[in-house]
Amino acid sequence: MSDFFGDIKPVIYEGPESSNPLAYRYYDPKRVVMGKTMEEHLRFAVCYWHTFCWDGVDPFGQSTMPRPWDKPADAMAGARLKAEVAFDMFSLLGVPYFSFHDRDIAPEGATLAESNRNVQEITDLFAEKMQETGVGLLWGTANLFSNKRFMAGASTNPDPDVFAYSAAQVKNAMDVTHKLNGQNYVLWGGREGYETLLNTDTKRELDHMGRFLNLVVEYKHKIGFEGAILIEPKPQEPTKHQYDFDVSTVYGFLKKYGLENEVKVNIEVGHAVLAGHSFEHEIAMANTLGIFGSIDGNRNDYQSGWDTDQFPNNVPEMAVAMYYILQGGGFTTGGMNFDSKLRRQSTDPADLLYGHVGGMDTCARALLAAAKMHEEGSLQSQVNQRYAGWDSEVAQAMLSEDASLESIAARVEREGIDPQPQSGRQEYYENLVNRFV
Ligand code: XUL
Ligand code: CO
Repeated sequence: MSDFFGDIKPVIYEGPESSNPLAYRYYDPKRVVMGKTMEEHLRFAVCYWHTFCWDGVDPFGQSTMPRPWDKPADAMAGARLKAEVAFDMFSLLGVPYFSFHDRDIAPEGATLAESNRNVQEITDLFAEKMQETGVGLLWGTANLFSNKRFMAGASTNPDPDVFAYSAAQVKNAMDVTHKLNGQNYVLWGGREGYETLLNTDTKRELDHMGRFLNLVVEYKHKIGFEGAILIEPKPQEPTKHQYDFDVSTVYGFLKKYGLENEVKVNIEVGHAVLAGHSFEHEIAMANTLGIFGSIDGNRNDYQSGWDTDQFPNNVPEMAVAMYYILQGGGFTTGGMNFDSKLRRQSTDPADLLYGHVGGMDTCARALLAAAKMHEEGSLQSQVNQRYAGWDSEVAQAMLSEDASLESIAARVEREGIDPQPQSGRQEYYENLVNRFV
């Protein structure tokens, strides 16, 4: 155990009446909700990057939270200390999973081979710590956006050597994710997009990205990795136009490159907001298209226009999202990853715990509300009633291959069909939801 968190004790469930800021008031891991424990439903993960690599710099100011493992004389010693603190924190919180990019966990070497060796060395340490603590890996990924070599993209880079380098880096990240029994492997297209059309061949770039993802899927099968491959949509930032704009755009891309049965999505709350959607819209689309995978649960500031990666703290919003996650059957390989970072002025080690404790309680309370909405059932039954006309044989016949525009038109004329408006009762539905949250 490191001394980073001082004498802070493990966070435990104390119930809604507790005023202890480092206790769970709703997250009771073993409590059974709709046939599963809260721990099994929520599958919480702490992300490595914002939690252990974010030091508070912004475009106007320097680091506000330098950490003891930053910039040591021996970079690998720093990486080992960081791992020590990370696993202390996972244990203090009692989270079942974590997630990382290759570059979060170990310093980049002079060559890719050296960088890969550094990553392997730290993941060997992770394997021991995972064994000791029982913490699992929700997902691994490769950072293909920070180094300047990726400034014009990774698989979509005009330079084929960058495509090759990216493939080699992803191979190593997949190998270590597989070794650590990762539940998923994620690809966020960090700079897979463009700044100006004037210097960009979008046809080539999409074809290269499609081929790259096929290489990833082929490799997954070759090594027997059983986790899911996930794409994380985001509409902009860092590039102005990103190819993985939102869930529906990603689905179109997967279809075009024959991957719709191989790849799912990791939906991030803040990215949905940046795309002009609600979080629940993205979940509902992923359920509808059969590609729901996992969640990055960080909310976005609604006014800022960029990605603020804040811890979730809005129960009514999260409850509606949770309702649709449950409606789709809940997580399988996925989970609730906190891709969330502290605000720049939150400089105490304990702030890392407050952020996660609050986020976990928000999700737990939202789960309880969403489960009640499902169990009570009137929201679903009102929706069913709204579409009840489609249960009739004549309505279904219109969808069969025997139907044609002429046959439908003839029936409308024969029967004098003249539809009358029926209320969608939006306010009624909104009030219904508010009974539970
Ligand atoms: C960036 C983002 C990433 C991915 C992993 O906005 O969300 O951290 O989650 O690369
Ligand atoms: Co994310």
